[in-house]
Amino acid sequence: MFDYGFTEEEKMIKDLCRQIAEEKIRPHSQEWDEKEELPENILKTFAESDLFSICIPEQYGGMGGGLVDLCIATEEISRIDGGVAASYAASFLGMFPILLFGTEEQKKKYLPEIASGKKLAAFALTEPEAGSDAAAVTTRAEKKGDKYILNGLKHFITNGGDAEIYTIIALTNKNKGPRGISAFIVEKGTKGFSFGKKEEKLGIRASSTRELIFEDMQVPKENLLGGKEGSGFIVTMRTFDQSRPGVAAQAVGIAQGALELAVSYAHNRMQFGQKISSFQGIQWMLADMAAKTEAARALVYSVARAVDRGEKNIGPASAAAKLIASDTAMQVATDAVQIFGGYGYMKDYPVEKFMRDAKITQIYEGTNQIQKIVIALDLIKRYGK
Ligand code: COS
Repeated sequence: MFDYGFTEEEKMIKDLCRQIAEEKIRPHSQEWDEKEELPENILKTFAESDLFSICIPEQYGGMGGGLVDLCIATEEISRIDGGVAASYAASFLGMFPILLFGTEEQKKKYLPEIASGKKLAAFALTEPEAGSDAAAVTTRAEKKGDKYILNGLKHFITNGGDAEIYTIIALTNKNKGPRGISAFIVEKGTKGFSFGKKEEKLGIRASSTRELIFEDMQVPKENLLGGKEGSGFIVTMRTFDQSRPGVAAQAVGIAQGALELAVSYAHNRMQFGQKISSFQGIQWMLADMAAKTEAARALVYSVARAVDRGEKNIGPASAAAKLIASDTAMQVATDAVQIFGGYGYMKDYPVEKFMRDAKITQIYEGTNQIQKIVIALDLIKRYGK
């Protein structure tokens, strides 16, 4: 791996996350995947190591770092377990709307709790009929006096049930299209807020995915994000602009983990009287896997740096990072299973999990087909004369 000009602080985060992942996650990864559980211990370890404070400004209890730090941490955790990384990164997905659009009071109230790791966050947009079509949400929020009353259902929510703080997207005016959507900060335990089915998933199984149910849920008007109705769609799009490089970093970590397993296996597996790593066919596969992973990594960190520099119109680049990195992860993990041969297909070996975990990175926070739409619409805007 190249240096990427990481600062001393960034290198420290990388080393710390690698150590935590190797010592505290690797020994349990298979068990957590099988049982579909994420023990609180590991979240506590992240909290004690200040990993939830990455990306959050110092005045709100954070370390004041940027997206590069978050990508480094997410990549390192994913190199061992993409499911644990999903829960970790999803807390930032719930946090970004508050950081980007919250009022000063909202930031002061919620960001320190998230930064300390005392409270996990989650982002709730998706509904049974609103996935790629983000503007099609039907969860309603009606203003009554000094409260909003929310009714509806969200599904496929990462950290659903485990998180204490939720950013929820709901309709405040159904006649205004994307401009009739608003965002709310809602705490677990709010009257009328309950959890439905926990999903059983193909991959990232350590991480919880649940339905959220709102039945006359009463949300104080102070919890309307940014204090303004109608900004929910832009909140969602700008949040994804920030969070998609994190999914891309998760994908790079999964690709790296699968690649390392494949090299090690190829170097030990004897067939036809020699190590299979001595066959050029295997060497070419490994070289392709390594080159693609490095290319994806280079894109992820250059986009994350651009976000940290405050560059505008970052959406298409974020989409490109997620598109390239997730397709790379899927291909590299599939090739890693191929190199393991029959053993790769068996659960006794860790590599099949990487293939299962890779798949979601092509789907969540916008399918890769949606990323292509984001990229294409930008191209047309700029060059479609
Ligand atoms: N930043 C700021 N504004 C943005 C934006 C961005 N990244 N993307 C869109 N907007 C604005 C547009 O400029 C437009 O504003 P005007 O009405 O002033 O022109 C408004 O938002 C509506 O945009 P658009 O017409 O493009 O909306 P669409 O409904 O056609 O949405 C896509 C387009 C497909 C890009 C959007 O629906 C999307 O990203 N979907 C994927 C959602 C997703 O990721 N779901 C998975 C959830 S898993 S957590």
